[in-house]
Order: sequence, then structure tokens, then C-alpha cells
Amino acid sequence: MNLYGKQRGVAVLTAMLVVAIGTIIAVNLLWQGTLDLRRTESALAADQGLMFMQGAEAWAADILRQDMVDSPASDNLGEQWATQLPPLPVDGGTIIGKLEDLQGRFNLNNLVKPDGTENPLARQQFERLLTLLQIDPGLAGAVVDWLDADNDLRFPNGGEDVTYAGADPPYRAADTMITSASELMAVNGFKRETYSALAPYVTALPIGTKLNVNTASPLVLASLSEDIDISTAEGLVQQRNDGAFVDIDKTFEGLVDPKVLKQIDGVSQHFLLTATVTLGTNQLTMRSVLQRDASGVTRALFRSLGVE
Ligand SMILES: [Ca+2]
Ligand SMILES: [Ca+2]
Repeated sequence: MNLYGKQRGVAVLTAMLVVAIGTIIAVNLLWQGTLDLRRTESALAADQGLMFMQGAEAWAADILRQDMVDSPASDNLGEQWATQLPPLPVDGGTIIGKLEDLQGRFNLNNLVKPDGTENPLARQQFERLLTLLQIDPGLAGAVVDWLDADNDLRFPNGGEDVTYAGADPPYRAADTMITSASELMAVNGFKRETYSALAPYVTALPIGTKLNVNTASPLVLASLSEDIDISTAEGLVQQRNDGAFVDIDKTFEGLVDPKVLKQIDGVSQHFLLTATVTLGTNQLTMRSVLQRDASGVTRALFRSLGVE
């Protein structure tokens, strides 16, 4: 996209955000009129912040729906949804919204199959990812234990109920799919630094999602095979050239296992919306995991709200 095209893209996105927020605020103001007016200023700001965030979600849904119309066969970093917007001034502050493709990351829930047993192919990929990040690949065993349905402790690096019974307070392994990658912090052997290093490359999506190689980072591409080192992966990203691979099968068939080839793709159904609203001295950050279906309709699978 040329500079003019980029600027026009940002202008269109900004206009969409303004409309989306305007609609939400109009609806909420009616509702708010019936509320007790004696609230504190910060509670008001928090309410206002939440409205902006609902607006940001509506905005993201619009963009993702339009993308499905414009380019259903590919999702890549040259598309409009991936455009970084400048902070937008709103009444009393600013809002900034950003969309990322979560299928460019390793899906932790893929470490188990739908029947609750280990998926060895995914485990190998996860071990390579840990190694690339200079984290002990043995930790993969504890993550599989956390997710798998059984309570049988893996050796030497596992983690089941018996492992966590001695914690203060004691807790149990999830033994099922997780809704947030931050659960890793509860897994045996994980420290906050381990999680922080891994966080940009992992996600927690429904089991069975494919990796979108059009948006995956060099590190995640390198985790697909022993035959892809980091410089090969960087070369692949250059080949992508801010767009999509011309032919994913041809590009990857000599590099990855045929079974892995079936697990990669050039499109996405799951995106992360991060919206940060600053109102006076209050700042709120909302993250929504958005799932887009085949008709382009988006719904939120998971939301988190916090200060940042
Ligand atoms: Ca697309
Ligand atoms: Ca388990």
C-alpha cells in the first residue's frame, strides 16, 4: 500500500471508530440517565471507559466483517485490520485500539486433542518454541499435564494435582482447555519471567486452530520444524513482504513434516483486540479475544479488563 493509501486507510478506520463509539454512547446515555447520579468521579470515568471499549469492540467487528468481504482467502499484515491507528481523541481523553491475529501464535490448547490426550506434534512444536526462547523445553511436560484430562504425573517435568496440593493456597491442575495463556503462571516450573518471555508467542484458543503463517513471527515459524532456523524463518517473513505467501503449500512442503503442513493456513478466525482508554487520570485496558465465523460475524470469546 502506498503512503496515500495508508493515510486513507487510517482515516477510514478512524471514522469507523468514531461512528461505533458514538452509537454505543448514545445508547448508554439513555440508560445512564436512570442511574444514581451520586457516584464518584472515577466510577463515572470507569463507566465511560467501558462504553468506549464496547465501541472499540463494535469497531473491530466492522473491520473484520469488511475484511471477510474484501479478502476472504487471506489474512495478512498488509490488510486494513492490521493497521496501527494513532490515539483518537474522545470526550475527556483518548482511545487507542489495536487488532492482532491470534492464529499467528502457538495455541496452547492444541497440546491436547479433543479427547484430552497429548498431541505429540504440537508438543514438539512447543518444545522447539521454548528452546528458541532459551527456556527449558522440559516445561512442556508440565503444560501438557495442566491441560490433559488425566491426573497421571509426567516424569521428570510434570504437574498434576499432587504437585499443586502443597502450594499455599493449594490448587488443582486445570485438566481441560484454558481460556487465557496467563494460566501458565500457575503451571509447575513457570515463573513470571518465563511467562513474560513466552506471552507474545502463545495464545489460548479452541482446540484445533491452524497456524496462520501469513502473520506468524519468525520465531513461531521456526518452531514449525527443526529444518527452519531463525534466519530461514526471517527469510520467509521477507518473502511474505507485508502480504501473504503466494503458495503456502509450495513454500512449506520441503520444510515441514506433511502432518504439520496440514496444520498451517493463510487465514484466521481469532483476533485479539486491545483497547486502551485514558480519561483524565484513569486508564483502562481491555482485551477481547474475537472469533470471526465464516459469514464474517464476530463474537467475543473472552474479555479481560485491567489497568496498564
Ligand atoms: Ca483477509
Ligand atoms: Ca492433567
